[in-house]
Amino acid sequence: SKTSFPLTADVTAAAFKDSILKHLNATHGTDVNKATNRSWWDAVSSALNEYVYNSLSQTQRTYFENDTRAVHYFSLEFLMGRLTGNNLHNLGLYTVAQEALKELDINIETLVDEEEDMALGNGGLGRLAACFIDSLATMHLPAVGYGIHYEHGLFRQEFQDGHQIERPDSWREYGNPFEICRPENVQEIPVYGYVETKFDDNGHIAKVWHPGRVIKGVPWDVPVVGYEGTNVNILRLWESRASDFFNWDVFNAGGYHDAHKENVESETVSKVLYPNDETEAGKELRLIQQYFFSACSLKDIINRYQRAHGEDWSKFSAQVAVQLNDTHPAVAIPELMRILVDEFNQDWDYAWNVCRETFSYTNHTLLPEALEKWSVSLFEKVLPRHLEIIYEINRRFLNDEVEAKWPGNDTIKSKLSIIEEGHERMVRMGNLSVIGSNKVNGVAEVHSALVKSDLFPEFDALWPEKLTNVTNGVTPRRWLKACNPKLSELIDATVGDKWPTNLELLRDLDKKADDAEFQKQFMAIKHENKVELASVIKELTDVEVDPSAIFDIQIKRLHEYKRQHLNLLHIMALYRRLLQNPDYDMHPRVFIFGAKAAPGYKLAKDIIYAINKVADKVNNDERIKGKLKVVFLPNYRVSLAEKMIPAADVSEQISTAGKEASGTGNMKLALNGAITIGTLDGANIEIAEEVGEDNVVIFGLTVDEVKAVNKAGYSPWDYYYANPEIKAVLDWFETDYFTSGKPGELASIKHSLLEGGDPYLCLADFDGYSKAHEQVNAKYIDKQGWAKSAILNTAYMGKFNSDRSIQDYVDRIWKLKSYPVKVN
Ligand code: DL6
Repeated sequence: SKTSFPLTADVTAAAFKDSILKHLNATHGTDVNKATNRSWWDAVSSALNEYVYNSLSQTQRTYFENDTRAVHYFSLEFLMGRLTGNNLHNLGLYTVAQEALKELDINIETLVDEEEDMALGNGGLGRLAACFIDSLATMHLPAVGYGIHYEHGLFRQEFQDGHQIERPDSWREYGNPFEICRPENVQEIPVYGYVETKFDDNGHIAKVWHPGRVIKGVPWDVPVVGYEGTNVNILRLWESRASDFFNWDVFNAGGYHDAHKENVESETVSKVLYPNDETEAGKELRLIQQYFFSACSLKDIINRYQRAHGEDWSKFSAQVAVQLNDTHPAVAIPELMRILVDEFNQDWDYAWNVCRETFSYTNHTLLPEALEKWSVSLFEKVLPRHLEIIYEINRRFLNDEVEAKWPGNDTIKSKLSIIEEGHERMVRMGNLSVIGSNKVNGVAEVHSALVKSDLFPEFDALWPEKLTNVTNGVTPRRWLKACNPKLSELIDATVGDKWPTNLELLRDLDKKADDAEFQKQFMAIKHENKVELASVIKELTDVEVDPSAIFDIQIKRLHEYKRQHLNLLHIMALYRRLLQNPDYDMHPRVFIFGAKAAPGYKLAKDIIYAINKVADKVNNDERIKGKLKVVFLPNYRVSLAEKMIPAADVSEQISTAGKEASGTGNMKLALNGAITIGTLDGANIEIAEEVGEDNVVIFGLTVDEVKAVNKAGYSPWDYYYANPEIKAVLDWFETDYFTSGKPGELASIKHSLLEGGDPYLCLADFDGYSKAHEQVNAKYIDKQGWAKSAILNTAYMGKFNSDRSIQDYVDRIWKLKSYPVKVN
C-alpha cells in the first residue's frame, strides 16, 4: 500500500496510523477510548498536514529564491467544499489513510463526512475559482488566491412542507484544521471620511484622505495542495476585525457605546456571504466587503514586492498579475492608483500604465441585472478618494482615447463612460474593469463572442486585442479521481494512471467504446454508483428509487434562465401521459434535482416548492407503476454533488441560448459518463463539438433564433393555445391537484409563463425539449448504443480540464513560468 508519488512513496499504512495516534494525543489532547469521530478527523487532518506544511514551506522558499512572477486571483468567492479527501488524494495518501483507519476500525468515508463543506461561494463562479487554484498548484505555478474569510458561508437549505428554509451555515464553529492564522500579515483598511486638498512646497496639489474608520484585516491561509503534493500554494482569506488603535481613541473619549457599535460594524464585514449568485442590490456592506478584501490583498502583495524591490515600481507589473474574478474586486483598480499616486508619489501616467499592465478581468455573465453598478453617492460616502480617482481615470479616458477614435461622438462617450448619467448617477464596474485591464475574457467561445458583439462592442473596436476567450474547465482530481473511485480504477487499468494531470489521455478509451466487455464494466460501475446514490436519496428524502431507472439530474442554482421549470413542465407532461395511458412507452425515469434559490428570489422559491409538490404526488401515485419518480435533494453543495455526479445517466443543461455563460456542471457530468440533454448555450456547444453529435442530445432555439424571436415579439399565448399538452399542464398549476385543498398555490409559475411573458422562452422550447427526451429514452433502450455514448463522453472531455484553462490564461494573459519544487 505504498503510494506512487515521490514525496509520499515511503509512507506505509502503519506509519500513518502511528502519526494519527500521535496527533490524537499530542495535538488534540484525547485518546482512543474517548475519541469521537470529530477527534479522529482532527487527528487524521493533523497527520496529513505534516506533509502539507512541509511542501508549503518548500514551495514558498522556491518562489522566493527565484523571485517569481505570480498571479493573484482576486475572488469574492471560493467554493472549496471539503478538503480532507481532496488533500489525501492529491498527496497520494488516500489508500494509505484508508488502511490505517481500517486497522483502527474506522471507515474513512464516515470520517470524511464529518467535515463541513467550506461553502464560501454561491455556485459556478466560486467553484471555478476553487478548481483554478487546484490547477495552479498542480501545474507548479506561483499563485495566491485572495478572498474573504466569511464566518458564515452559503446558507444551509432545509425543506418544510416543500418550501425552502434558509439556516445559517457555520462551517468553522469548532475550528477548521485546514487554515492557519497569520497575525504577522495583518492589514489596516480605512473607509469613509473625507478628502482634503493640500499644496506641497512646490505648489503641487496633494490629496489627503482622512478616513472615518479603520478595519483590521486578519489573514487566514488555506494550503492548496497540488496533485502529487510537491507544490502547495495558498488561498489567503481576510477576516475583518475592529481596529484596536482606532477604537481605543473613541473608547477613551468616553464613547464606550460608540466604540462597541464600531467594533460590531467592523466585524460584520466578513460575517456572511451574500447569497445571490447573479444579482446584487446596491448594499453598502457589499461594497465594503469588495473594498476590504481588495485593499488587504493589494497591501499584502505590495509588502511582498517591496521586500525584494523596495520602491522601484518599474518591475511591479512584471512581477505581479492580478486576475479580477468578475467585477466584484474592480475597486482594486482605483485602489492601486491611490497607493501609487497618493502614498508613493508616482506620476499619474506612470501609475496608470502599471495598473493596466497588472490587472485582467474575467466576465462571467451577460445578464443585465448582474452587471454591477454602485450609486455615486454611496461610493462617495464609503470611498471618497476612490471616487475622485475614478472621475480622473474617466476624464482622461474619454478626452484622450475615446475622443481620438470617435471625435465629437457624445453617444459613444456616454456609453463608454464609467459614470452612468441619469436620475441617480452610477459607477459602472464593468466599464471600469475593461478600461483598467490589459485583457478581458469570457468563459466559453459563444459567451466571449457575445461579450464582444453585444456587451462591449465599442471597447472591442477601440482595443481589438483586449477581449479574448478562455473556456472554463474543472479539476479532474476532485471531479473524477476522488468522487468516482471505481471508474477511476477502471480508467487506470485501461489507459494508465497519468490522466489526472493529462486528461487528453482519456481519449484512448475510445478504442474500447465498442468492446462489449468494457461496456459491461463501465455500465456496472455506473449502476453501483446509482445504488449508492439511491441510498443517499432514501436517507435524505425517504423516497425509494430503482437504480435500474434512468437517473436524470439537474444540479445548479435555481434561476429562471436555467429553466428548472421547463424540466418540471416536461415531468408533468410525462405524468399526464402516463395517467392517460398506463402503457405509455418509457423506460422508468428518476428526475433528480439539487438547487438553492436566493432567499429573496420569490419565483425561484416557488419553483422549488412546485417541484417538491409534484414529486410528492407522482412518487405516491400507484397508477403509474413506479415509472416516474421525482426527488429534490435538500442542501445541494459540493460534497453532495460529489455523490450525485458519478451516478448520473442524463445531464440536464437546458438554459435559454445566450444566457448561461459557460456552465461547469455540464463538464463534470459528461466527464463521469452522463449524456447531455442541452441547448446550444455556453460550453454545451464545445462539449457537443468534442464528444460528437451522436453522443449528446441537442434541442431548442439557438442564440440567433432567440434574438429573432424576441425581436419579432414573442407571445407565449400562441404556444398555450396551439399545444393542448402545454395548456393542460399550465392549467394544472391553478388546480389543487398537487396541493390538496389549496388551489392556486402553484399559480405563480403559470403566470410568469403567460402574463409574465415567459422571458426565458420555456414554451417556445417545450416541444423540442419533449422530443429530445423521447430521443434520450430511445437511446437508453439500446443498451450498447448508450454504453458507447457514455464511454465516449468520458473519453472526449479532455479539453475541459481546468489545467487547460489555466494554460490558456498563462499563454494569453498571465505569462507565468512554472517552478516545480525539487523533491530530494
Ligand atoms: O464562469 C463560471 C460560471 C459559469 O460557468 C456560469 O455559466 C455563470 O453563470 C457563472 N456566473 C456567475 C455570475 N456571477 N457573477 N457575476 O456565477 O460563472
